[in-house]
Amino acid sequence: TSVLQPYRTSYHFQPSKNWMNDPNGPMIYKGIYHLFYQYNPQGPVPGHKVWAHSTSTDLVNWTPQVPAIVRSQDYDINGCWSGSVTFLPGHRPAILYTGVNLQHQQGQNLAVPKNLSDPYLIEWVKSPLNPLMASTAANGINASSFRDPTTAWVGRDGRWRVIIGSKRDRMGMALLYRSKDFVHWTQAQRPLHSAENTGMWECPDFFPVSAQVPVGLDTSSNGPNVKHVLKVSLDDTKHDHYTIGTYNSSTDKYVPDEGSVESDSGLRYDYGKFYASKTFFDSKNNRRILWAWINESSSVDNDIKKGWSGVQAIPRTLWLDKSGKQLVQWPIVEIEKLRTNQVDLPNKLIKGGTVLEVSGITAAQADVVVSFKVKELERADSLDPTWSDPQMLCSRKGALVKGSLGPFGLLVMASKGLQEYTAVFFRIFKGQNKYVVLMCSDQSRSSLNHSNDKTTYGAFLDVDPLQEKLSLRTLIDHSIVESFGGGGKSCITARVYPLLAVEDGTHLYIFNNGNQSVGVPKLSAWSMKKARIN
Ligand code: DQQ
Repeated sequence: TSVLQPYRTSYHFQPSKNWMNDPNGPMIYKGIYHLFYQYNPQGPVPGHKVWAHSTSTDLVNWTPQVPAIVRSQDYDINGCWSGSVTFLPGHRPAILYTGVNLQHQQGQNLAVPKNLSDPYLIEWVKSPLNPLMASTAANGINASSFRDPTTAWVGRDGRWRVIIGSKRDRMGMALLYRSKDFVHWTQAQRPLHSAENTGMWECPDFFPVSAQVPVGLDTSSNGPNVKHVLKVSLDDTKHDHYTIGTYNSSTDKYVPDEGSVESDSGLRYDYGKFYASKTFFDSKNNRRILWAWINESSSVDNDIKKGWSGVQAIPRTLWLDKSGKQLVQWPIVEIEKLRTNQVDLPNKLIKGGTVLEVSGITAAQADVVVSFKVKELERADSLDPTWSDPQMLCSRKGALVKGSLGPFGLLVMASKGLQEYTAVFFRIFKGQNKYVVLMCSDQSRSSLNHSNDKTTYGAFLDVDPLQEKLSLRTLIDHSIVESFGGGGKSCITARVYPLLAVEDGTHLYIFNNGNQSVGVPKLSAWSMKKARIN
């Protein structure tokens, strides 16, 4: 970052300039992490995409490589769109990606490394048989809704399976293809899964999670203690939704658990900005890691002025929660090596109406961990049963609206006189037969510049305040505020563009705007060092 570029990030992944969107084909190969991404080499606007490429040994510092896949053939001349990596027998990585052809039709293509002994996998060769999957009059696939192949997996019969995002009218679907050799693919009669009235499913992701231990599984794993996750990126709402369910590998059917739906009331990885995400299995550390694109909340004019658009979220380790009902996500542990100058607040009780500065850190580039303890829970306000939309509730009850238990939390990216701040906070309500915790990220006062999108985000958090402390971790990086509630049970990511709260003009506060006092048994904050990124 600099005076001219106050919104560039210091430890979130970005290219040095231009437009970036979806993460593509993340993997680890010979000890090197690879990230490819949708990139327009021509400027900070969407344009014609190539697969840009960076490599890393720690997922924190990244070295740019030449683009891995660029537009060169009739079948991808209008864009090399999103896709995934699969390891073929002999640990050979293979990319499946969507090509947009001369006629603007979408199809799926294969590319393989030219030299498998190069851990950086600089050169990729497109298959002479491309496109391997195409829309035809016979298969009735909509040529403009046929994209984003997943990492493939092997079924019981030894054949490969892959799903492709699609739709028919308003029905979103994951088309299933099978192959013996990864080159010749046959469409299955039925999609792996579909859902009415969800629109186009972009960037599907389908992977197993362990129902016993919080470790990652290879994409082809299946068995008695394995559940499956299907994530889809809904083009209509630009949100990533997932369901947890059961995958029957003999019938190739995926059945979401009851109560698990792909609609706007369903589960989301993140209740702020977070799109076109993709996971991979990190075989070196036995974990599954989630990448996602975070777009800008400012205008196209601004993108053009600053010369870039889009960042990637900090990679998150993800696993199935003990309840079996949701996933838990946590920033990869490696990011903690950027922490420096730790500041701790002694155990405190903060009264209603308090705003307390946490000083001694670079507040525009920080990692903050805090937990709250509430004693007199019975004083909680009642939750009106019609308040079922957490985002709506957070925007109605922003950081300035007093309640009984809350709002309490952090004011981040704040200016000294609080003309600007982003409030990340909790409220506790009395529900039907349990306490309900609401987590909010309120951007309404994040900038004196009113041309930005300052939508407030919100989520319910499945934590019982009778049994547990309420914890919050927030990663702050100049124009991005990435928050993890309850140890990663609900996550909210926001983009902010303050005018005063930039660089050294940025402050961090803890606040309680509720009527009841809250205990703060723990608050640690760190300045974050700058990562070497591209
Ligand atoms: N972005 C890609 C598509 C995908 C969309 C094009 C999702 O493949 O469906 O850049 O953001």
